[in-house]
Amino acid sequence: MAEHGEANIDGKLAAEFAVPSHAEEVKKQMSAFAERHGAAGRRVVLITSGGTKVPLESRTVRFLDNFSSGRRGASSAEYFLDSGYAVIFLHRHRSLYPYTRLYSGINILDTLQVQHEDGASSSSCGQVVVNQQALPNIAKVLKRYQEVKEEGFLLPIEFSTLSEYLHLLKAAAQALSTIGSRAMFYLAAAVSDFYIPASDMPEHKIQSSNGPLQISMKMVPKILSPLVKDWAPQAFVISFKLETDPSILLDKARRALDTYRHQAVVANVLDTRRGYVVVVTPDTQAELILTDEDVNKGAEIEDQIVSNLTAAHSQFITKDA
Ligand code: PAZ
Repeated sequence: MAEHGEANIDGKLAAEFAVPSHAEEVKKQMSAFAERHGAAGRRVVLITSGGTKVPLESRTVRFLDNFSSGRRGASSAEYFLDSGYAVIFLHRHRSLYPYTRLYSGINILDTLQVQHEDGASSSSCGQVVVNQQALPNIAKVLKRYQEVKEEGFLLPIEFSTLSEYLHLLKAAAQALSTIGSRAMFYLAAAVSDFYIPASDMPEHKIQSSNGPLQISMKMVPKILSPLVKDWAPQAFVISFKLETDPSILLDKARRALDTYRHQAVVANVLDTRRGYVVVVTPDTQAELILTDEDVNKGAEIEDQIVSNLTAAHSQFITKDA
């Protein structure tokens, strides 16, 4: 698929994908973050997370979306933070977020109770207290979240549309290029391969009275190519490859490595992605498996993925020195 996008991707980005109004501001924030942590000798990982929204109309009523919840990206962010990395978390608006993801299925109102002090009139509002049993490990999780926030180790950046994702990833790559091989890109977002250019898009809501809908979509430029070659050529870059047919997965992962010449592909299958992935590099292939025993202990496969990749990143930095 790379052949479609490699010629002048920068030009295509500028011409066909609207630059978000806050792109420059966000780039400044990311540059300052990279500089601060780089100066402290810290490694910085840029994690992309969640799916992308591809509009069908300029005044968007309908859009194409995908399955990604953002869980892989959000949980990985926590393991990277625990490994001493500073994290730029480029995530889809309302997708799962580090630490709060642990409580995403819980209705907050079911975790709170109102306590009235003795003697208080029944009309007083009382004090709101948390039922800790409804929020497992909340004290520990909250403490860690606050530490990370106070120390400024996590920079969250949101995107919604494909255009925002592409431009903000480019800005991130340029911002992180200043710290060379200490930067890691962990591209776990599920990004659309197809889009409708603004010039081909109807302005108003597509009318069902016009009959069945036929749409023609273009290939999204393969942004991994300029990221590796031009924007952050010294960085340690990991892409993800998802398939539904396991028989083609490893071949596709190897082809991606051959095409883009980056450091690793994390290959996974939709149905088994929570318990099995293969980390493929040009010379190695490591199967990571979550056993039933691991699951019972509350372990997550992202812990293994992050351990594998942080070790490989250390070797990469050593070779670079
Ligand atoms: O976001 P999630 O936890 O539901 O799923 C993670 C994932 C499958 C999106 C990720 O592991 C992945 O493979 N991302 C790349 C998908 C692709 O474009 O091939």
